[in-house]
Amino acid sequence: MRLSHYFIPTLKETPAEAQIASHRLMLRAGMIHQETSGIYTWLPMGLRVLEKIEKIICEEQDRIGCHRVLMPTIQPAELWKKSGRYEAYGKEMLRLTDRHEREMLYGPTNEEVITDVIAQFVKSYRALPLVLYQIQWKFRDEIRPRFGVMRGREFLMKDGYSFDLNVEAATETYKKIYESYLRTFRRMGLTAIPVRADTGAIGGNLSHEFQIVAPTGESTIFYDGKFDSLSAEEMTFDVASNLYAAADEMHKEDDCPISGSDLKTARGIEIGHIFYFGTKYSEPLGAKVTTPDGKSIPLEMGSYGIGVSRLVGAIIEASHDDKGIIWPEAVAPYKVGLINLKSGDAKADTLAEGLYTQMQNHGHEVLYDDRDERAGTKFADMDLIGLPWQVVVGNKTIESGTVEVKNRKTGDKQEIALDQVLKLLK
Ligand code: P5A
Repeated sequence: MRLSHYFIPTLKETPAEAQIASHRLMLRAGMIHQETSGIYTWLPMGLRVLEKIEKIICEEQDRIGCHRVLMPTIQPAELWKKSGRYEAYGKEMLRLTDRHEREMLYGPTNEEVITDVIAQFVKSYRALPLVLYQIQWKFRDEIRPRFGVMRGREFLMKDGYSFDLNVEAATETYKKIYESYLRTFRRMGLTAIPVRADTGAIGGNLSHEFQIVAPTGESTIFYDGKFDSLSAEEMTFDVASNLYAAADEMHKEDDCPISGSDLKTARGIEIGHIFYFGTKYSEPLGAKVTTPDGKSIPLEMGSYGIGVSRLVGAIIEASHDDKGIIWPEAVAPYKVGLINLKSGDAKADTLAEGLYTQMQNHGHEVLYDDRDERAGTKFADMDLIGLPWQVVVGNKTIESGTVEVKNRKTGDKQEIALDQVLKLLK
């Protein structure tokens, strides 16, 4: 992509309304635009990151045999009346009436809708286990939307729903998804701590939140200090589930197995939340199957959420410096930022264009700064946008055929021959 023809409305000034780094950087790097409180337009750079995150999530869901679906955002109130949540959900639910005076709502979550689908189509234990998921916009009329996409009113969620014949099978499914979530976050460069959590409006008695330790997080968590020394690779279900970690409301000092300085407390960003709630929805919505011995019983269910749009903010909170964002390669909007310091100079333009084409032909995603701007502006913008690699075409390229390659994360710079660039990127 050529920057001269792109749409990245970067800001030089720090927007006054943004209180945390990720919100400031997303606005400054031209990733989002606020329409009204907690509701955003995703601009090209923001959307690319959102799509990278979605792709990783889908790959990991598919790997464990989950099936993707897409449910509507607008739901009939009737289903929620059956489950008993229509009144209980309160003011966070955006309620609508259609032209026939039918009560509708903009879905804050989809347990009712998916259970209704399953009730229609799944009649026998032979179809189980079954996990369906989607990536779809949700609306929750939060009292205090804040920190940009971290706590929005309209936000993108991956929500999955599991259906099993009995408690043992449902517990196995829960474990499998727990493990897969750790892997999913690891691929995005994040080490999430799974903490025992309250089940709130979703229900049930087994639940974990996946928390990223960050001073700007809105949750308070308590955990075994051993978590701090685990690398992302060591954070598996077996290791994590044997260590103590609890969300604020679940932490009881009296029966906490960890004491003294081994117990850590920190702020966390909740990037995922999973629930096991048995027959809470299958029973009232009539999702039943016949067992091998011919009985009819309600399905055992769980639901599994990832804050897709929140993750964009969370990754930035975990990875930035005073100059801007530092994208982990797996979710970076582009891999390489190509800077032409001498745009307009025929020789420099030819060399830069050639490199641009060549890198793209080798499958690299390149953002090419071909603008007629000062060097300082180009460097500052590229650091702000935070692509993993910067390749600089300048005087030395014209004189001796070398380019400067900078790693955004380490800051390391090296001067290499033009024909070595592809090798380095590989
Ligand atoms: C699980 C999937 C559920 O809704 N039902 C379907 C269950 N869980 S949850 O914890 O309430 O939400 C799942 C994840 O969505 C993110 N999230 C938000 N992101 C941005 N803005 C919000 N206002 C918001 N609310 C929830 C969180 O990452 C949460 O873990």
